[in-house]
Amino acid sequence: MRRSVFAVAATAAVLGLTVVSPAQSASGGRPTIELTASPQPVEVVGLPCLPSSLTLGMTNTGGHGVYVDAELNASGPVGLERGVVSSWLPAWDPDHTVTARVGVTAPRTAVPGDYTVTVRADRTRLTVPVRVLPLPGKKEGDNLALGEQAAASSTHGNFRLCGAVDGDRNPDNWSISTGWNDGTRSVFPDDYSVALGRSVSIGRIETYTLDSARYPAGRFGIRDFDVQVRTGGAWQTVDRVRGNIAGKVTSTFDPVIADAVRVVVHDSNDHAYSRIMELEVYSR
Ligand SMILES: [Ca+2]
Repeated sequence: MRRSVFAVAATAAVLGLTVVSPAQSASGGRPTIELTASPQPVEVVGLPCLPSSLTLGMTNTGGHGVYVDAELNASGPVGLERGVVSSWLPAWDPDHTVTARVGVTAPRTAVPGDYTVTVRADRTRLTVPVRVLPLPGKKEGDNLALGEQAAASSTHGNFRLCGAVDGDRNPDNWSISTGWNDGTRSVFPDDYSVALGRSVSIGRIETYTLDSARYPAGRFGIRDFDVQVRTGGAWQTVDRVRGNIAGKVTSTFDPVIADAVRVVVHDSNDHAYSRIMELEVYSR
């Protein structure tokens, strides 16, 4: 039974169609809501700062405008950034789809497997398959900070806290917020840290600040900063960087056992914001 729902939803996604409940066709003159979701399945990894997402589409195919509360529920260990997506849907002609992005997460302890998110709006229902993938192994040579829990002194409203541990260090993506930007303009210091989830040997930290053709590091990157590791509950500075104008700064040091890494920014080249594209941590 569940499999058939998956199959219908997956087929609809491929065809770009919508899944409409049978009850809706009997709704008479009431506004008709169609729901879509992509991707299908939603794939998610059980790391705290590597969120996945689904994009929910809501279309009013009826003749009257309607205010819709789409309720979302997840099965098993799957978590949702929000449980309701609300929108006014005018009776556009031709039909127009309103979309909303909803973050999907899973805890580190989640059992890999297939789960679902169900969406209900008015009398329309949609079942979205979610696949929880196994945790990455993080072997020797892997980035130990990838997807781990970030924290910051502040985060600008247009950016995401997890942006600097999301595995994307392409500065061309800065405008879609795959980086961390602090929220206190012209006030320093700012700091950004990553808890690694366990104690590990660390010998190299790579700090990528904003550095693109449009936003060169010499004008927009972080300039003066300390790179720190947490050992035995205390922060220890392993590198002091001053006057930086490069997009990537590699800090190497005698390996230490630590459970977190932090960058404390004392100034940036525009003296306004601290910007980190990606913070990567390696055993050596
Ligand atoms: Ca990033």
